[in-house]
Amino acid sequence: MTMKLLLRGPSPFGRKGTFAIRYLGLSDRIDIGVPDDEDSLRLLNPLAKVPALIVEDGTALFDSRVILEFLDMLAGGGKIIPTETGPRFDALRYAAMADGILEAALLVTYEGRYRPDQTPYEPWLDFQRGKIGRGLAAMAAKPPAADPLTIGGIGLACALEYIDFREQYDWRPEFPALVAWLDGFNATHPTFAESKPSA
Ligand SMILES: N[C@@H](CCC(=O)N[C@@H](CS)C(=O)NCC(=O)O)C(=O)O
Repeated sequence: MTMKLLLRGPSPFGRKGTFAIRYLGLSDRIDIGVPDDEDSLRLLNPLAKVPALIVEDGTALFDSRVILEFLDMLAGGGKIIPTETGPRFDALRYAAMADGILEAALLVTYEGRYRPDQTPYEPWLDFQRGKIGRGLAAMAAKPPAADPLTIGGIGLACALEYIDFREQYDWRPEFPALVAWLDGFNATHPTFAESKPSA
């Protein structure tokens, strides 16, 4: 059975997977697709979230950090998750921060999407934007390396371009260091553009 990564077009957590598959040279071993419907996704992942990676025995792996760990192992190990303790936990810490920024960005989007008939609750949006702003400030002060690339850098690139796409936070004027970082990332990894979010 060919492995399959399931996600929906704009999913930033899914993009971590699609880019990692390309970056690690695993495209011939893993198909990329969308879940058939919500019911089938719930059967694969009770949390009904994407991405989910269906591996050879039919098991669905989630969430994106577990999937990236699996992809790294499939590629031989130590490629995007360093094996040495210091660099490993540095990368994992950056990955956790990037995921936290993304989670806050998604909650800002969901506030409008899942309560469409109500006025968005500004203190909640500010609470989430505070996490985005502080996370990005920490990233700007000391960004993860774009080369050699780790899951930390992948997470940050996916987070920044997702925030550009959904416009939850106007990060570019505030963090010019991250604008330069993202430009450098795209120049170093031209295949990243192929996994750009689409509506
Ligand atoms: N921690 C999860 C987050 C995944 C996630 O929030 N995915 C979003 C799409 S990007 C989703 O499926 N949302 C639907 C939901 O929350 O039910 C991961 O890293 O994969």
